[in-house]
Amino acid sequence: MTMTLYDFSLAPSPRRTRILLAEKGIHVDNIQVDLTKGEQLSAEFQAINPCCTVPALKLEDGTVLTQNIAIALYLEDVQPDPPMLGTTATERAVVMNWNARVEFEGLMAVAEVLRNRAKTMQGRALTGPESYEQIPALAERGMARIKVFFDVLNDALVGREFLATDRYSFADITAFVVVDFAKWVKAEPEERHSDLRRWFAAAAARPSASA
Ligand SMILES: N[C@@H](CCC(=O)N[C@@H](CS)C(=O)NCC(=O)O)C(=O)O
Repeated sequence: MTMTLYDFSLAPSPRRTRILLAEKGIHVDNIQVDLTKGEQLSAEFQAINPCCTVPALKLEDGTVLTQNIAIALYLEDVQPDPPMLGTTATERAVVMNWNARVEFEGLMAVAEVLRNRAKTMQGRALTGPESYEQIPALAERGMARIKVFFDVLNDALVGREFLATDRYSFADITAFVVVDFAKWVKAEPEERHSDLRRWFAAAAARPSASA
């Protein structure tokens, strides 16, 4: 029996999981949950993931993981090669540190813009079974945060091939997906973000980027 990934090809969060699986060469069964049709809110999917989000990874023993970071920890444990979460105590901590920063400073900022601005997200300003109305000021603040986030990433990548360690890690995956996701709200690194752009182009050229 293989693991099953509840996925939606167009969404950024399950893309992080797919890229990680591709980097590790792990095959899983794939079930698409069409977010544009609200399938994540169906009783059938809520029985699998009460958070109503993708990714959700069903393990061979039936355990369901609903958070990217938990999925990454599990996959690293069952298949350590290639290491995607660092190989020493310091590396592991630095990967986690960057991953958390990218989620908070980047992913949250882009999501704030999209979910508080898009007409299709009315009443869906936050994920989950509850309905939350949009707050337009959060979209405005989110745009400002994205610009700062690009500066942070660019500074961190000066003279470096990868974000956290000397190899491609889960922190790079999260950052790559978030920078690409920012295009949804028409935010892209500028000319002056040359290190960020170099790093992004290299990540985009990896076979896993199209997973
Ligand atoms: N903590 C989750 C967040 C997952 C998440 O927010 N997924 C979005 C897609 S990118 C989702 O399922 N959205 C459902 C919705 O918009 O109702 C993770 O990254 O693992």
